[in-house]
Amino acid sequence: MTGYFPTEFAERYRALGYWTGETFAAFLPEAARRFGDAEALVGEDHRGAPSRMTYRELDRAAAVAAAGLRDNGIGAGERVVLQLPNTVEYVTVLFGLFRIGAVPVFALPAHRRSELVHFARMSGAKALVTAAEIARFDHRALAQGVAAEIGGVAVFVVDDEPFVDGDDTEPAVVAPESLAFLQLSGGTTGVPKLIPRTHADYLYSVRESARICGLGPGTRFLVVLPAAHNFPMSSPGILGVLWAGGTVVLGTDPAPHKAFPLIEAERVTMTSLVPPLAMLWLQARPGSSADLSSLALLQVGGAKFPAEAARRVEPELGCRLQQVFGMAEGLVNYTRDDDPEDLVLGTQGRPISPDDEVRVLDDDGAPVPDGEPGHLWTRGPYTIRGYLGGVDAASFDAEGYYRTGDIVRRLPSGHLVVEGRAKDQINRGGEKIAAEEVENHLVAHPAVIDAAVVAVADEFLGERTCAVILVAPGEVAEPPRPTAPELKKFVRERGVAEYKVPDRVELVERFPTTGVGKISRRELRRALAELVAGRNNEEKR
Ligand code: OOB
Repeated sequence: MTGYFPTEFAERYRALGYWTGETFAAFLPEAARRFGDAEALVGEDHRGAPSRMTYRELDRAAAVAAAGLRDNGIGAGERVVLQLPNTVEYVTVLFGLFRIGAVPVFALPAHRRSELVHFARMSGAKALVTAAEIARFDHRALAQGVAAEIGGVAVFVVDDEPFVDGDDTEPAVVAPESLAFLQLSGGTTGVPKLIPRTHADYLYSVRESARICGLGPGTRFLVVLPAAHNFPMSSPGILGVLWAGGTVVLGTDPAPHKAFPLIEAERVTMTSLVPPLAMLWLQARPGSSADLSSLALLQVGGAKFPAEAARRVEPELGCRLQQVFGMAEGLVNYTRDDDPEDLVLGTQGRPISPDDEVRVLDDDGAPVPDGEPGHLWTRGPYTIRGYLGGVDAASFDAEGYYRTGDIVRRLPSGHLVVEGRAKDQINRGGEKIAAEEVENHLVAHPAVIDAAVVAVADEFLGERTCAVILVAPGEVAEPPRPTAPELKKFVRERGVAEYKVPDRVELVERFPTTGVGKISRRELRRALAELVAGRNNEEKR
């Protein structure tokens, strides 16, 4: 292992032409040479003013941001936490960072103090780039608080305009197989892990995704999911569209009454959604007079899209459906344009690359036959071999396969059907929540003896969270029993993203036991999930 992949694999991926000399530092200057005056980016700036840029203009704006960052002391190889909404600055600052060879750390706008402190510490960040306000939340104060807590972290607020002036900078020369950025894992542990992606591996997945999805100069791609997510970023996403010479249209609100008029006005041809948003769009379509005739392709992924909903997309929204099953760690699966209907509606697609190696194994690690459910393990030309800070044995096997934690069935065609999960994570409409992370916050409360966070089925989100809280038995408890709203407030005030605040809280005086002593946390969560699901059904009756 010399870089991020074992030498023999790196040689192979190079020889196959998957990994090239292309880097993100040179990406936009190269696109500007190829596509010059074509429209690259449409959106609003941080003040809400409309903005349109050609490839040349976008490249220029990124060069100015690069100069601003450099003049403020950011250099090649330095890590910078990027937390911006879907405004044009997201793209200009991102490519500004790439241009100077800095390494972005992709935070979501929803992240708060505890997450940002962790990302900055883990990555050794030199700076945090944010906006004064995102969705009416004071991100300037948030960033300053984070910086004060850690020390040695500069804060850049795009509203203060450090990036409107400055001399041009030549794109940095970076090694194609070096670290390009740090992506966030959905997480199954107490604190989220950082995912190191290299220029070569990520660009391979971007180019192939663009090809599979048929992108070209005519593509007009609407981004309504947070841009930092791997899905709208690179599957094929913003990067794929800019690679192919198309136009990225940034939207700040995925709600149909905002997104539909934008599709009409900008003649959007393609967009990507998580299942709950796709359902919302299906629901809203009959009540809207917006002209969606330009929309040719809707990608749905991030969580399982039920076949019943998938079936409605083409007749009701008038566009093709593509299912996308991916992960920030690497592997991405797409249903293809020429797949028969039953595969498009009933599977989550097949891998990007012929060299994506997929294993479906039983609990003992033995392969299961096609069509049978098993644990999905994978390795390939754009799947990481370890998280930042080392390989952990729970996530990678000796041969370098990544344990996805997903239970899938593989069909003879290679298509995968996601059947479930064997990881302590809740998939709340595409947002991933590590049970342990939320539990750690809950047990910090003085009246909480123990806590387990489990998924409960939800018609709209697919899953929601329920925190089962162990409290002292008896009528007069000391300290007094917290109420559900108090506990939610407590978690919120510890500085975590709102989507991680438990949707439901249940107090219990006893956790299930096996009689043979303590049961594992995983068994405990399983037992509690059943208990909570049972109560859910009673309520419905
Ligand atoms: C995407 O990436 P992450 O890292 O937020 O989450 C990955 C996990 C997968 O391991 C799986 O558990 C779940 O999200 N997932 C799906 C799914 N797509 C992702 N589960 C069922 N059906 C699907 N279609 O979520 C992501 C990254 C790139 C492209 C698309 C999604």
